[in-house]
Amino acid sequence: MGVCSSVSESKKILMLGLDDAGKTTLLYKIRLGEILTTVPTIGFNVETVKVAGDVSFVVWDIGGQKNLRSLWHHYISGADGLLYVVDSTNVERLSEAREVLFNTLNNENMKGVPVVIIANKQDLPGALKPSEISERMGLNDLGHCHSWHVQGASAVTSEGVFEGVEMMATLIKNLRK
Ligand code: G3D
Ligand code: MG
Repeated sequence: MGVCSSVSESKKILMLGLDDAGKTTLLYKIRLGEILTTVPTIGFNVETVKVAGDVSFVVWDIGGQKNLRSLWHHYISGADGLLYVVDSTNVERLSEAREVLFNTLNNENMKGVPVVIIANKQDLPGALKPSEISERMGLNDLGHCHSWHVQGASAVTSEGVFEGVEMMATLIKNLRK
């Protein structure tokens, strides 16, 4: 059996987003098993969770600590995908959310990594639609550097959550074509 026939594939999916976007809530919806580790490190939490098969998600709850963001690059190497969670009701923080997203993708380690933007909290009144999130965050600027998709979701009702995870898997698969 050649090395290429191995079915065991571990995927490292980063989940990032501003504090309060809904990362932790989302994580509990997509996990199949227990959360493997919760490591409170220097100012942010890192959670690893098994999602399906050998797919694991590494979740960085980065909060708003701007001074710590320069340290991320130590941890984001080898990511196969990025789930970027946005609070669709918090219009005031969309530009900050954009800045954090684009800064993260500027990192050498994130080159060509597929991105699924989760337009979260769609169950709340006043939530911007995925298309509006896309427009206001200027996601078209992601251009041809990354395959990307905006998925409307609610981490509370589960609406759109599995679609988002599936889209992540699809974008990763399509990279190999
Ligand atoms: P974070 O891990 O990104 O910081 P959390 O965010 O998962 O802790 O969520 C922050 C708050 O938003 C929580 O409320 C959580 O219940 C709420 N939330 C997360 N996702 C959704 C969603 O899709 N819809 C709604 N209505 N609320 C959501 P609390 O009150 O516990 O702080
Ligand atoms: Mg959290």
